[in-house]
Amino acid sequence: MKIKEIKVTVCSPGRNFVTVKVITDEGTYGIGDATLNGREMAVVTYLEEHVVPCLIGRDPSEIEDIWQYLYKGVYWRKGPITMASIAAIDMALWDIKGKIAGLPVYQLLGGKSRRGVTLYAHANGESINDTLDKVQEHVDQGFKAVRLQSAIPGLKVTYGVLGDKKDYFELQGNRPLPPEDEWSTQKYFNSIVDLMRQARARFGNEVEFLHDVHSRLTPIESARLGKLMEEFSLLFLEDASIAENQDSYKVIRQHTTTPLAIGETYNTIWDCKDLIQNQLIDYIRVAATHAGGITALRRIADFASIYNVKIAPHGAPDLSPVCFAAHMHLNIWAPNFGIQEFVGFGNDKSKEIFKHNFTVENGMAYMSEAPGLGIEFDEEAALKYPYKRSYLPVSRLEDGTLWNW
Ligand code: EZ4
Ligand code: CO
Repeated sequence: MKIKEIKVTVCSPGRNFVTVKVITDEGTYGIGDATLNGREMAVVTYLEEHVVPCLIGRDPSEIEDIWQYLYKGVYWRKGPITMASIAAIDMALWDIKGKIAGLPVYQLLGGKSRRGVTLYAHANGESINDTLDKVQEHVDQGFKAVRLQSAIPGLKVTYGVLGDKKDYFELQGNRPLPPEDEWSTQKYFNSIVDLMRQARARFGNEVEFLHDVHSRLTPIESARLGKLMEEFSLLFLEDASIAENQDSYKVIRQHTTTPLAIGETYNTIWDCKDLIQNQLIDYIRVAATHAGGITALRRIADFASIYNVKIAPHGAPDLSPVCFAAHMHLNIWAPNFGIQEFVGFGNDKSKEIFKHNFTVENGMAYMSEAPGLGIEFDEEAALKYPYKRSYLPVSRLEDGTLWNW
């Protein structure tokens, strides 16, 4: 069997998605996600110019060798564009292998470790009450874990808060130049404790709470936040600080027992190796699309398991449903699975393009025995919604200083 053709399609059913389809000479095909939010077309060019020509005629069953060929073989290792490209090819090859074997990918990884995949939902409101009402909606639907984000009084916009937009697709899907958000660490500290205190007062200890700092704090500020959060028993505090210097997490760790999570922007195991092996974090949030696909995430999960670090893959709306599918297989298999971020299965346009039969019930996601990744990509439907340049906001302090995401 040989790879005959590889197609790269960009569609925008609200958010941009880059989808790869690898087709064999025997007619079997697999799909993968290469979406790199705000840099989509760089990945398309990388794939079309530099990856596709090298793979035509190769044996699609050699997933590991193709992964190594695209990683070690190119001289320029790592980086988000390279790794998103490798990821998409890798997912597609696992999809093909599963289809040929007649087995879902999780069976090829070693089988199920659990009945279903526990999810956490997002509650983000304009006020604490508004946020807590959204928590209530998720609890009523059966979710056992919810991420709480609330607008910060005194700031014009807070990242992740929807305002009058009905969902993340609408919030982030059509911004041809990056908007600018404001940040004030002082104003944040003035509101975050109230949010969690009122949440615990209203929901007791039956619901798991999570919170994403979006890397806006320095390590010592994160340490302070972690201490303040201890009485509210968070499942985890996400992206407390940037960890380009992985040692910086020692500062946070030595001050607080609040569990820490990081990794949604990481591209390889090297970005989180020290954080994991020094047990400076509790959850590693690498995404299959951004860290080299199923092959790479399996390796990171196994490495993390030695150090009691669990996987909690990124699940924002800028990862396509194909990435979600890849995560489902990894999550149901990994002995050290923690929790999966979940923002729904997208809008109607997205559902027209990506077809799957994952189901959600009482805050858990379930999958069928469908072979491969268990997700289909409708190219005709995708062509109806062409690429639209769109960017995430940048973050600035109130005096104009460019700040961390
Ligand atoms: O800000 O995916 O945990 N989820 C997140 C997301 C990210 C977006 C950025 O592209 O932090 O909302
Ligand atoms: Co995040």
